[in-house]
Amino acid sequence: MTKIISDLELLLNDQNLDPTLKTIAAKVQAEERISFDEGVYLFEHASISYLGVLANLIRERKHGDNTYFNRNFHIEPTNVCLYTCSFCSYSRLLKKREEGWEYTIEDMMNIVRQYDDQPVTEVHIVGGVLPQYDVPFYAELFRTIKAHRPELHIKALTPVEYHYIFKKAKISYAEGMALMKDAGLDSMPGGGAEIFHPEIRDGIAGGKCSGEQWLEIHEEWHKLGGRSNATMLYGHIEKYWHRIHHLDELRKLQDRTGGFQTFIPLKFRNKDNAMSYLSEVNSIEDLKNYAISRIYLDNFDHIKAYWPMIGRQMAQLSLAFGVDDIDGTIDDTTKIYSMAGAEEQNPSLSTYDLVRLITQVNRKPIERDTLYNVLQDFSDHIFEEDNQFKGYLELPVVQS
Ligand code: V47
Ligand code: SF4
Repeated sequence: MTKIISDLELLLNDQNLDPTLKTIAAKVQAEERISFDEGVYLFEHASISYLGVLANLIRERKHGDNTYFNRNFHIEPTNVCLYTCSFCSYSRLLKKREEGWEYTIEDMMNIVRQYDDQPVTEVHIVGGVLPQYDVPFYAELFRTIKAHRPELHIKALTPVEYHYIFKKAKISYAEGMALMKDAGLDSMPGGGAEIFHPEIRDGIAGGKCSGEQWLEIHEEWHKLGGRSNATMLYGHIEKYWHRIHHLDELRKLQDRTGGFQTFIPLKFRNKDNAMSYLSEVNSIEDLKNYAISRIYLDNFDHIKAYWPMIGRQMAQLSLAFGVDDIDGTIDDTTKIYSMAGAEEQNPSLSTYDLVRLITQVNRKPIERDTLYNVLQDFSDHIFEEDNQFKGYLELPVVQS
């Protein structure tokens, strides 16, 4: 901690530092909020080292070295989708539907049952949008999962699905979210946010819920006492100010409800989608984006790096740029990113791998549940060379 404060003091005393960057550093030191224009300025003018100092200071103020992960698995009901988001490697499948999968409730329960003897705490359910997946279907799915394993946290669906199924059922967002809660929904993941501004959203994700509708559905969920996450798909055709507009909309909603838990920047990957002609942004840009998100979203507790998307080493680096959470063990149950060219083609990390990833960069591995209750502090566990935990035997390791 002492070192970080002195790094900040070095910045503040630097005679050559751009005056606007000095003002922003002073605001961060005083725990004041930065403005929209200052956010854009950071993207345009701040160096990676400057951003690292500020973002890490905030991260350590909030969490010290704690780095959170959970044990989860994914279910993707279908990889066919009637929308045609141009960044998505799923949407192209509608024309050759038979090549994809469309799970029934029983298919999905078979996946749930595979984890019966595993210490997972969360199932993350999200996939494409198709007419057979409607309000009665999802309500029955949630009820069936809860009847089978009541303590398993259901983090499911995004405003993209909710907007579609509630419209089809002719019910309001408030009514729909209350129905989902009643059926067993525990929290909402952050997907479907992309870039809120219509100038970009209409071009890459036309037809599905608007940015305003995405925010409205989260707001209704928060009003019911629910918690949720938020994402941003960056590094394609958007400008820096579109990213800040996106963060600003989230910050405003969070001021009203306090219902968001974590923000997850998602780097656009360009394999096998209608935007494959675009290059992907480089790793420096990724780190800057994490850091600026950490600085701008002063009312969000957590910033998450989604390791299957950026790879394990970048996830480790991100922990020095504002990130305090690296998602979960996941297994290899999610395909949306590997299909889009993500670093991890079969993403799967055992608990041991995750803990080691975090300790290798001198952070403290903390297993959390979905709502960030601390389940276990792994920092005192010592490893032997043969990749086994030493000093604790009772907790099973989720194997890949
Ligand atoms: O909304 C789709 C993104 C999202 C691509 O809440 C792509 O804990 C990059 O939201 N390149 C869904 N991204 C996943 C998601 C998520 C992931 C992990 C954790 C949580 C959480 C939420 O995936 C979509 C879209 O923005 N996506 N295609 C692509 N080519
Ligand atoms: Fe469908 Fe979601 Fe892919 Fe868009 S991003 S095509 S809504 S699965």
